Order: sequence, then structure tokens, then C-alpha cells
Amino acid sequence: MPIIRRYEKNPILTKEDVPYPVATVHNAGITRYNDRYIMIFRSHLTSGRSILGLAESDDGFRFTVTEKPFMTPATQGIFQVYEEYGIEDPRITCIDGEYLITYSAYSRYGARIALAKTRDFNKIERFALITEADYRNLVIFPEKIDGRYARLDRPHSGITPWSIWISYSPDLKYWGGSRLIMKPAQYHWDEMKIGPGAPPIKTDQGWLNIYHGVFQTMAGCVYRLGVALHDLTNPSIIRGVSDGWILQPEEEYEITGYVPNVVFTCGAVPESDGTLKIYWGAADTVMCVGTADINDLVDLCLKNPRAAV
Ligand code: M1P
Repeated sequence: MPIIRRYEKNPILTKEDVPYPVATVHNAGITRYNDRYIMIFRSHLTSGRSILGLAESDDGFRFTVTEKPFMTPATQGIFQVYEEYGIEDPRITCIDGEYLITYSAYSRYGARIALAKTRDFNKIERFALITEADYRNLVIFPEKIDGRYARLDRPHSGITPWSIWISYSPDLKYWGGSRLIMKPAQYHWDEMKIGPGAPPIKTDQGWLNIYHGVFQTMAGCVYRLGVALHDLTNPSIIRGVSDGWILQPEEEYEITGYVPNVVFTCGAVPESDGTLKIYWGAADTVMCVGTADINDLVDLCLKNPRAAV
């Protein structure tokens, strides 16, 4: 039995489900809100630039997209400068009833991460640009740790391989205490680069970090998903990284599309029965979901780990 069981009706969302013109539907953040599932997904426009849409569901499998986009690039102020080329890859974290949405802001100056806040998915406040360029894949932990907010991210500098870092903040705006905590493993399925995927999931054994890892082949990159377990009280300590991937492109809709051979997650929802719904963009073109047992993911990290750095 595969560790992640694909939903038999994948893909769950495509551009045909969107009531305004888009070229793709992928890399969605996901959360629970008022007993419903809210998905904020990325879409390319035919210009090649990206916007964010919103879809809702009662069961986490069948989603309906709202009439209008959820967020489009800012048209004024500092956000306009840095969102000029589009907004991408949203992740959602709920802390004390406030939903924190981090996303990549693209411009001629590179990719930065912006943070927006909402309490109702209607009124949205762009709060701050919380990294300089070039950063991607920023996830915020769903509770303060030792009195501070914590985040994982992936700088994309000239220093390779691109790795996962942790940082802390007293107020979500100013971040520091940064350190590298997890590197790709050489000659491994994730050897080129890694990036945090879903905001960390709390378990009895630690924080589950479902991340993506990239392997470069002669025919292009292959994006797969892996899993690591961080210490609950000090998440800069990694208790284990599963040696093998937990999901790789295998289905037609994962192998072919806008960018072939990509499975890329921005969100997962833990359920009361001990399972986790994991959502992924397939081939940067459509959205998919699968289910895994949280205990199985924890075991993978602890029983057959590879080195974290
Ligand atoms: O095309 C695959 C992915 O490439 C980028 O991810 P990363 O910088 O982590 O390699 C992003 O553009 C992502 O949206 C995309 O799915």
C-alpha cells in the first residue's frame, strides 16, 4: 500500500472549474474555516503571470471556486513594486482565529515572501514583506514556540544546494535567529534543492514537515515530496528525515502539463481519525489530494532516517 493514497477522482480542481480565464490551477494552500475547507490556489494567466483563487468544500474533495479571484497583484504602494510579475504558491496558517497567508511576490527584483492576514477570507490585509529576495517556500508554524512565531523557508541564493532554514519573530514582521537546519542529500532523490511544503503539522512525536525535493535529470527536474520530523519544543532540531520520498509523479496528470514531472505541496489538513489530507499541484497544472496516516509518516522519519545536514 502506498504511503499516500491518491484520491480516485484526482485531479480535484482544473482550469475548467474556474469561472474566469486561467491557464492552470495548482500549488494551493488549504485550511479549515467554519467546518469547511478553504483552498487558495495559484493560477497562471495567459500572460504567464500568476494570481490566487479561492475554492470551498464540505468534504475536502469536491471544491467550488468563487466567481472572482481571491488576490491579484497589488496596484499600489510597496506591494505593487514587488508583486509586479505575479503572486504565487500560497500557504495558510491559522493562529488564534487569524489566517496568515504567505505567498511569493515576484518582480524584476526577484522573489520575496509577503504575508497577508484575514479572519474571514473576505477582508484581506497585506501585512508585510517578510523576506528580501530571493526566497521561496515560506511556512509559518501554527502556534508560537517559546513565545515566538517560527517559520521555515528556502533562500534561493548563489550558495547551493538550496536548503531549509528556520527563523523566529516576536510580531510576524521582524524575523531573526535564522539558521540552516536541513540540506539536500548528495546523490539522493532531493539532491538539487529542497523547500518546505505544507505548514508543519503537530503530532505527539514532533512537527511533521512535508517538503519537496528536486532531482535534476538530463530531461529536466523531477519534483517529489518527502517528510521530516522536527522536535516539538525546539523545531530547529530534526528528529529524523525519511530516506525515501513519500510521493513522486506517476499519474498522467503529474507527468505531463505546464511543467512535467512535478508534485508540489503547499498544504495538508490533519483529520480527527489520525489521517492527513495532503494536497499537491500536479505538473503545475491541476490540483490533487491524497490521504496518509500520520503515524506512518512519523514512523518513516524515525525508523529509516537519512542525515538532515
Ligand atoms: O515548477 C516547479 C516549481 O518550481 C518552483 O519551485 P522551487 O523554487 O521550490 O523549485 C516554483 O515556481 C513552484 O511554484 C513550481 O511548482
